[in-house]
Amino acid sequence: MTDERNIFWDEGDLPKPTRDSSRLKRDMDRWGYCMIAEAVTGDMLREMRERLEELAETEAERGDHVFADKVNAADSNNQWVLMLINKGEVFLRAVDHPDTRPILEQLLGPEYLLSESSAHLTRPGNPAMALHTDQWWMPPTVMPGERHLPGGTITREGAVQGPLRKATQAIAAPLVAQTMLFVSDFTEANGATRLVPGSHMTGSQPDQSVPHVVPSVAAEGPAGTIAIWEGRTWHSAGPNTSNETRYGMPTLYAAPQMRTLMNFTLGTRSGIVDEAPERLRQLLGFRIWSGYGSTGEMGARWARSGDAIAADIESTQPADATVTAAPHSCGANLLR
Ligand SMILES: O=C(O)CCC(=O)C(=O)O
Repeated sequence: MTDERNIFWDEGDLPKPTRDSSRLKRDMDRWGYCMIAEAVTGDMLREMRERLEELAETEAERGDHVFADKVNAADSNNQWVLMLINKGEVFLRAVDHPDTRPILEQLLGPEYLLSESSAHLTRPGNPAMALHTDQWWMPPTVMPGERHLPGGTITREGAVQGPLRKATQAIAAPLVAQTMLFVSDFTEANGATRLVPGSHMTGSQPDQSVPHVVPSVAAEGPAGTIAIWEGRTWHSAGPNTSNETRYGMPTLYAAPQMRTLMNFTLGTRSGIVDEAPERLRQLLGFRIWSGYGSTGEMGARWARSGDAIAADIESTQPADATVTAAPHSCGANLLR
């Protein structure tokens, strides 16, 4: 295989913030990302910004703000605020934004899951993140008879890298997609997300050098824009050379057969789960998909906790009954 790049773009053809739904879908197909204009405005945007500033200050005081992940440079002063759904009602509204649904459905189908709900504050002086994809864990495709890479041995740093070149054999489908809500304006100078147009067609992971050796473009737009990229698109946070903080709210979604980055079924505060409408409960992973996510109740559409199942079984037992068989095998095990 040659290492030569064969993916190029004309600046004027690239996605720009728009509300034209067919253009958004075409941009996603062609470039691996698109940008929705004016997705969040007015009070909601203001509320998000204020709440994020508050959270950032509190969490920084507690000293738990630096997320030492492999994609951040060692000298990063990025601040990541995690599990936003637990940290303000305004964020709950944002994770199921009606403007993003058609694109997410195009990529992942109708029953996708919430995989991460965070904010990234990119501070002045912050260096670029390493380029990566959000499905770096995808085992490379193999020809019949060729030895495969066991899925569980794949690491972020060890992922097979390749050139910015359109693949000539089958590549994997996108299994995740990310939305980035611009809570402040995103500019090249303040560290707007860098995207590599067309890289979703390479079938490989990018060179992870910082500064980047791969060409990319800054996803620029006013506050309230939502950029969406699919799981195979090469991207990173850009370097912040300005004197202002960039506020972004990345939200990751996954096809329903995937393991999610954050464990929402365990980590979401119980009051939020109890109040959640069906769509949110589905996003959080409580809906059973083709048997996956089940807690052992035959035919159930929704997962329930082992404690809730056991309590139901106990309440249906005659007072002197010995538990030898129960309607739900999972509950029976819990009672032993
Ligand atoms: O903060 C950004 O601009 C990029 C975030 C990112 O690369 C990611 O969350 O995967």
